[in-house]
Amino acid sequence: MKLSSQTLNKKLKNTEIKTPAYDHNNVDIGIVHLGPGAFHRAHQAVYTENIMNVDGGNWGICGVSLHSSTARDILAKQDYLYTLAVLDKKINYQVIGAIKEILVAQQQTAEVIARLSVTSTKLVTLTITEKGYCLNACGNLDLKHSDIAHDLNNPSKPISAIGFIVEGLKQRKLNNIPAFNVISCDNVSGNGDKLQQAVFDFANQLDASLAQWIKTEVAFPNTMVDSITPKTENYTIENVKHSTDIDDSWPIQREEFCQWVIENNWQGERPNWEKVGVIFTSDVNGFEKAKLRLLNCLHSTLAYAGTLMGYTSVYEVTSDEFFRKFITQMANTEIIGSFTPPKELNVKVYSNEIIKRFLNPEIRHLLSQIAWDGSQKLQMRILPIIHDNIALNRPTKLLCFSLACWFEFICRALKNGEEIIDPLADELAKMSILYSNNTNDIVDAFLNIESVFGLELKNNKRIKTQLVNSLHTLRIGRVNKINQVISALS
Ligand code: CS2
Repeated sequence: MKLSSQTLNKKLKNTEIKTPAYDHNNVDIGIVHLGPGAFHRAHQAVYTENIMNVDGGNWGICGVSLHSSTARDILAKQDYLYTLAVLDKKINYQVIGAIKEILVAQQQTAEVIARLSVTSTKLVTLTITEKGYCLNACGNLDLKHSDIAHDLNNPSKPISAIGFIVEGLKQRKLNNIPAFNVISCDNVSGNGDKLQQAVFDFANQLDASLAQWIKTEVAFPNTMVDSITPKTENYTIENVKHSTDIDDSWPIQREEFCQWVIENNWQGERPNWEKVGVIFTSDVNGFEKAKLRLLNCLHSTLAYAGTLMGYTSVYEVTSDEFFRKFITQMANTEIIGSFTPPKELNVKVYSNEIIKRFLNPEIRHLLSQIAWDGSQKLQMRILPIIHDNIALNRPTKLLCFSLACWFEFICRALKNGEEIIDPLADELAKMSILYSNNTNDIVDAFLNIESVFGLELKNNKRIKTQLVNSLHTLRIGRVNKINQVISALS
């Protein structure tokens, strides 16, 4: 059955498949989402689908792709419907209808701004990845970032998420339309606070009164989001077709575990997400640190160390006892204790559950996907732990080994002429020292990248020594003996 609004009402052979219980063809758009990628479609869009199945309401989503037209081009052909495949101990499928349209920012700028400016849009949510915030190493808006510089010179024709948010709010202020609220759903520490400050700083460059209006009228709650959602592969499409008889060009796969924690420090219209499992709390910080520092830090460690060892998926590398021991030891000795978890979270149990989630045989999560944008991700998931452990005089050896694996991952990719997917790819490729065998100079070169490491680490003797020793050990260990390296370090 080719997935579309027309065929949606046909009786599906597999009656287990959940389809929209609300009137999918007559839902208005209440949410604009910047960055409708795999994670959004498997996470926020599903929560919104589920609450509309319970409550109805005009919470249709307008997705805005900031760079690529792929999502729009594929999903428009099936009325933006798609299948969620939950692949875990239990496997189930659900047709999601929450996304009503997808606009491509660079081709449909005016339509995006119109959608942001209309009264019915109550919320703007984002999954634009860490690099989309255009922040510097201190977590502030980089006014010299090429996209930000462009938007400051062309505010009515923005290209950045921040530029679109400010232009949309400007239009609403001009037309006396109440502001929308903004919910960041990215793996950025203090994501709401950082986005609020970045939006304020951007607006303040253009119009101080607009910046002040935004400060008083717009909520930017902090959030934590979590569900392992590998990108869609051909096997995903075949799996859905075979299991559901639905011919879906772009289904989404994810694990059963799904969590969304939103700061409850704001008013304003929103779906009653708490009725479908979303946690509203004042202590997002504890949840966010637990997730970023355990799940995401361990993910990045496996991505780089596992790739050097020749593994390709999270399941494969976590199934290797040495790696499982390494990340368990890293969690227990260097990560747990570096932050204050929420009072309701048993952080040891949480950490063990994360490793069990990595061992889901139904999910093929590519290490290469997690390895993308390391220069941005490490700033949220490894460096803050190192900084806190230095301040608390706690161990950093295994964290430095993890960081050294990223160094070696980059050096190896450069030497092999492999593509590096990272905003700093060009800058890294120009660093000739990274092609050398001088581990001291390589570590210095990386730590001198101020936009990533700031100013502190390069002057820390202990950290430098641990990084040099780790890189040296990795190189002596060669790829096929990393297990012994890890065993020696543990
Ligand atoms: C992963 C995350 O690609 C990555 O960087 O670590 O996307 C991870 O799968 C999610 O944060 C899980 O909630």
